[in-house]
Order: sequence, then structure tokens, then C-alpha cells
Amino acid sequence: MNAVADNRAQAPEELDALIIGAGVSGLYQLYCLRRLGLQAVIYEAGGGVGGTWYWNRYPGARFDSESYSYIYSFSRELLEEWDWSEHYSAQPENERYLNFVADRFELRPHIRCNARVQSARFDDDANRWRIETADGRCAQARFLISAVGILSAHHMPDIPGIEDFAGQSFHTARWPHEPVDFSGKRVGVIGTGATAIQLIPHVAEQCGELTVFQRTANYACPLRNSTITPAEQRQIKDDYEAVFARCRRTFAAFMQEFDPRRTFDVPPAERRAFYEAIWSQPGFTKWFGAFHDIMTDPAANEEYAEFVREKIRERVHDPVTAELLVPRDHPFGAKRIPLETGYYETFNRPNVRLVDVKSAPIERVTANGVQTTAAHYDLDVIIYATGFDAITGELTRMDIRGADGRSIADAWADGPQTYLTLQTAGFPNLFIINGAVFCNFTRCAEVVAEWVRDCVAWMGARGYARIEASPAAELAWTEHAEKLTEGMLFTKTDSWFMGSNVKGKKRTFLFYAGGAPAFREKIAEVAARGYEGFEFGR
Ligand code: NA7
Repeated sequence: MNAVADNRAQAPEELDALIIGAGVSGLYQLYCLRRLGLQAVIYEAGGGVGGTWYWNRYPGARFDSESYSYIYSFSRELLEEWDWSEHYSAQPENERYLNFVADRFELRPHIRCNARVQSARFDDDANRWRIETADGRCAQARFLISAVGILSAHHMPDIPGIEDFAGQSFHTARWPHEPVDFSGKRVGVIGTGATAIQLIPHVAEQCGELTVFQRTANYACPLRNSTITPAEQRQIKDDYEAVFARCRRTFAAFMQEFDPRRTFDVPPAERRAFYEAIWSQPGFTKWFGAFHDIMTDPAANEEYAEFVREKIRERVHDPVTAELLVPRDHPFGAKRIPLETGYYETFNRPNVRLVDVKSAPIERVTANGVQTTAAHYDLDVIIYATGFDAITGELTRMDIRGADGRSIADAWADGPQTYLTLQTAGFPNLFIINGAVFCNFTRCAEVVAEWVRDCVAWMGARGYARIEASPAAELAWTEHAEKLTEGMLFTKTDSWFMGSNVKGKKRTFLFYAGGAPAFREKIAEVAARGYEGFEFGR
């Protein structure tokens, strides 16, 4: 018997709740449900804990939000015990932190690694999910909780010949665990999104020569990272409550707050001084600390975008390369703003060249490199920094079937339909806590995991075995979420926010755009009204 058949022959693991994914949201959901006394377990596709911070191990991977705004807030002891070494911490430390949490709260015995959920079917009579992994392991659970995150289904471009390449190649989200030796090698990076922008300066320093294939330039802004001194460490620990309180107030639960003034209400010289002031700050201040109307008023946006373009030009010696690096085809902030350290200066190095694959697109990957319509580039290594089938991809790639046997991929063919981002009609007892709110990830992950915990406890107290979003509530929420995006510059630009980076994916803004405070208020109100909009059964 092979291993899959062998596993299938075993009795299924009987659970109250099966959580998919041991990343930031899955770990905390596990903690919450086990504290409730539930038999809850995580099935994790990776070989370890950490989710995003397990998979994305490429050189340069790090937080773009402050380490202390991304940390869990639920345990004062944990906040005291953990020291971040940098204001924007790097992947190895982030992965260590999540492993520390798993051990600190004795979660590890309840996490099954190398357990990729392949299918899940709802048994309408028993009100239970039957789940199967890629290697044939089975479980049955009352609740199925998807905690797969927003950026886990990595996206390979459909460039012909990828499999013909004779050298080494990696997608950034499937980076090897052992260090990659770039010395003396000719390396190509395809893509210039937030990931590539973190990676490129590191690879340029290590490799023989680097060719960057850019289709769309981005408005990358300086991260301005620094180490945390012991005095700052103490201060941070003393200030945690203030950090979390601030994050509770802001639109996207980051520490930065949009300036409430309208751009053109401020005199020109004062505007310029304001742009310089936010530019000199670390982190997302250059985006979320800007005048609020840059996200809705094209003229306000264009003025600020031009300021950022000037900053890019100043850093790149060759004027032709500088102009290629300057974005002109989309407004500032309509795509995720990458934060960088030395990215633009990298193009001043003699071993780095920028290839514009908008004017001369990539035709194919060959055995020895990349062929564009203009030239062939000989390479030893190709790095695909080509992004993700974001927000919905991981869920729709699994074969999840609801009460009437319909798959979630079919149900969402025309874009995701949810009630509160948390459930989808026809899929009883499936909670979706992937993080589909435009929000600093951990801040909303905690709120949602607690909401699910409270809902499950509420059901238990009333003897309910089944919860399902009503189609009417789902429709109303989906329409409300769509309406919120009207007038937003996000929707006018192609990006993973809109699903438009993946061929055939419905073009729609994939995040809930009402802001974290409104989202929290709404889900709390629904709970207070006896989970209005959900239907319950025994
Ligand atoms: P992104 O932001 O989706 O970037 C992907 C990049 O790959 C982007 O520059 C794309 O160009 C480029 N790309 C994709 N396919 C191709 C082909 N076929 N040819 C050339 N270039 C291509 O993904 P990231 O991983 O950088 O960032 C995702 C999030 O992870 C990020 O926002 C952070 O939150 C963490 P395009 O712009 O489509 O022209």
C-alpha cells in the first residue's frame, strides 16, 4: 500500500475545529479555541510554523509595519518576554517569534505540519466537515476555519519555457531553506513589486551580475529601518497599550494616520514642507501619513506622486535608468507602496542593469536565460518575484465543497461573496479568517479570531451545531463592500489588490475597504444582536 492509501485507511481524526494554516491568524485562533476547551488542531502545509514568515525566506524579507505594531497584543507576559532587534524586523526573527509563541502557549502538540489540506466536504446531515490532506490524512470537524492568509498562493507567470531553464530558479515565496550561493553568478529577477524591491539590493551585493526585468515601475519609499536600543526596548514595552490604542483608531490599523487636511487647502510652501517631513519619517508615514485626499483626488495624488518621482530621480545616476524607474502609469498608493533600503542606489552599481520588459516583453525562458523581443539575457539563476493569487487564491485552489456540493471556486467565480468577510452562504460552519480587511495583519487577525471564539462559545451555550450566513445578509454585505470602493484610486489600477495580476480572475477590489474601525464596530454589533444575518441549526 502506498503512503496516501495507508493514511486514508486510518480512522479520521475527530475534532471540534480544524484550522488551516499555522501563520499569525491560525496560531492565535488555535490558542483561543483551546482556551475554550475545544479539541482544535491546525493543519499546516509547510514544514514549520509561521505562514508568510515560514515561506518567504528570500534575502531582505522583513516587516514594512513596525515590529511592535505587528506583534500579538493578547498577552502582557508575551509582550514583556519578547524583544525585537529592529524597528522593522527581518524574516528570521519573525519566524522565530511565531515559533516562540507556539512553544510559549504549548500550541505545538496541536499543529500537524506537512499537512496540506486538499479537500473538505460538508456533511449536511451530521453538520460536520470531512477534510483530507494531500497525503491522504483525514479529519472530521464541526468547524473548519481557513486561516491561510492573503498572500500564500504564489503566482508563477505563464511565460513559455520556464521548465526548459537549465540553471537554478526560485519563486520568492518558495525560497530554499539552505542559503543560496550567488557568488559570481548571472542572476535575473523577474518582477519589481514589494518583494523584489526588498530582495534586489541583497542579491546585487552577492552576485556576479544582476539583470532586473521590470514591467511596471513602483513608488518605492525609504523604509528607514534601525536597530532598537535597550532604552528604546524598555520604552516600547511601556508604550504597548498606547501603540495598540493608536492602531485601533487608524483606518488600516497601522500606527500612521492620514492627515485630515485636503491637499489644496494647504498653501504650496507648507505642502512642500509637509511632504519633506513625512518623507523623512520611517515606515508607511509617506503613505498613510499623507493628506487623506491623495487616495481619492487625482490632482492631489499627482502632486504628491511628482514629489516622489523627484526623490527617485535624485538617487539614480543614469538619467535613462532613472526615468525607467519613475512610475507614470498609476497614481501613488493605488498599488501597495513598497518600502526599500538602498533599492534605487542598487541601479548605480556596475554589475546591475535594468531591462524594460514593458517596451520589449519577455517572449520565453530558454535553457540559458530570458529572451525578450529585443535581446537574449544569459543567466545562471532566475528569481521569480511575480507575486500571489492574493486573498482568494489559496482557498479556491483547495477543493472545498459546501452543503449542496458546490465548490468555493465555483461560488466565487464572479468574485468573493461573503458576509462580513467571515462566512460565505452555502458553506455552513466554515469561518474564513484569511485577513480580507485592509488592515495591519495582526491587529485584525486578533479581533477576528476572538470573534470566532465568542461565536462558537455562544453557539455551544445554546446547543447550536450549525451556523451559516444567510444569502440576504451576504448580498447586502457584498453590495455594501462594493459601494465603498467607488471613487477609490485603488480600483483604477491593475494590481493584486484587484486580482488583475492573475489571468481569468474577476477584477474586483479584494479587501474590505470600510476601514478597520468600521469593520470592528460592525462585527461587534452583529454579535451583540445575536449574530444577526446568520442562521443557526442544531
Ligand atoms: P506583486 O506586487 O504582485 O509584484 C509582482 C511583480 O511581478 C510585478 O512587478 C509584476 O509586474 C511582475 N510580473 C508578474 N508577471 C510578470 C511577467 N509575466 N513579466 C514580467 N513581470 C511580471 O508581488 P510581490 O510579491 O512583490 O508583493 C506582494 C505582496 O507581498 C506585497 O504587496 C507585500 O504585501 C508582500 P506588473 O506590476 O504586473 O507589471
